[in-house]
Amino acid sequence: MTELNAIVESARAAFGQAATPADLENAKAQFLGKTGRITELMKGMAALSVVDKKSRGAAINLAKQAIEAALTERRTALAQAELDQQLKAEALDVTLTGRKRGMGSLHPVSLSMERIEQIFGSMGFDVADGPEIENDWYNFGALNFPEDHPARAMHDTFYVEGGNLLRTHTSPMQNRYAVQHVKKHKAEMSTGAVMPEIRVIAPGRTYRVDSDATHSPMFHQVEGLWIGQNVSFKDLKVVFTDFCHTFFETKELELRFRPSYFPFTEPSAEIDIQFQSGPLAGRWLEVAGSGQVHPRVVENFGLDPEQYIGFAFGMGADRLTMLRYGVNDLRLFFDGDVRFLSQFQ
Ligand code: 2NM
Repeated sequence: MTELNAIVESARAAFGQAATPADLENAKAQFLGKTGRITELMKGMAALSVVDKKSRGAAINLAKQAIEAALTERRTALAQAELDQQLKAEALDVTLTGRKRGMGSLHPVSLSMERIEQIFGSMGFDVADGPEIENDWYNFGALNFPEDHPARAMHDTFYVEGGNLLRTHTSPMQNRYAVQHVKKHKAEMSTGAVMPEIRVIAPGRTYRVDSDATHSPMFHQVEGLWIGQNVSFKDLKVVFTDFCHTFFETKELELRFRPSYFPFTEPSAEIDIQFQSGPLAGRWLEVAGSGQVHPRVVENFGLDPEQYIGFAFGMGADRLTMLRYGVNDLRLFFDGDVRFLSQFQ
């Protein structure tokens, strides 16, 4: 092998060993650079005769061209390898199924509230919504909770600035609604007309200082109110029985009205239900408080209690939801665990 062939071969070997474009440029410098092997050979021609220069120059040129060809070939190969590597790294499997974004669903308690609104709506009840921060008059005073009366201790109240409080029940909304209703019909009533009946439910968030497996400091209530000239306890029984049958989707359900006490009603009753079949069958379950609205509360609506009478009730929407779906721990409703919440769509 001639000296030139040997140089070309060693260039091919060096280029072949270059693993990156930078390695390759370094290897190129060893042969074609300023102090590279080929360059040195060309410098060495200075001492040759004209004839020798011609043949030697042609031979060196051939070697140089062979090295340049090898370089170009290796450059192309490295670029292709780099591209292949990149394509492999960024490969997309277009046959993979897409990542779905969950649609979300209503909270079980919201589903109950909507259901309750729908059922009472079908019985002619309006739905009233209002402030969760109340003052003492609306939350207690107007509802016949006397100052310093032990009845106030029935509710452990969260107080906020300015003597206001977080409503302990939605009854203040019943009062607000009734007062508005009376104002609206004041003129016609002064000419002797009978006021259209008040029929309203107040669903919403309520707050008490209480927290365990069956009590949450924030809970949901739905209160109902029906006031007219001849609205009796019998109507309460009919309305509430009908409601329970529809809400729980069964008529195999007994109701029991058990004497109780509330400041805003007289007489008052707890409402218990008992399923005749199903997993909860045979046990009396307390679902609501109720009663004939106290004359002083009717008076605070702006009505004459001698002329207008009616009933009210209040129930825990969280508890009703637990009974309906068979949930045994109230805290599940407030943990925000999607595995639990997604079961109620
Ligand atoms: C209950 C139990 C009994 C009630 C009373 C009123 C109003 F506005 F007439 F005063 N609203 N809701 C009431 C009556 C609430 O909850 C256990």
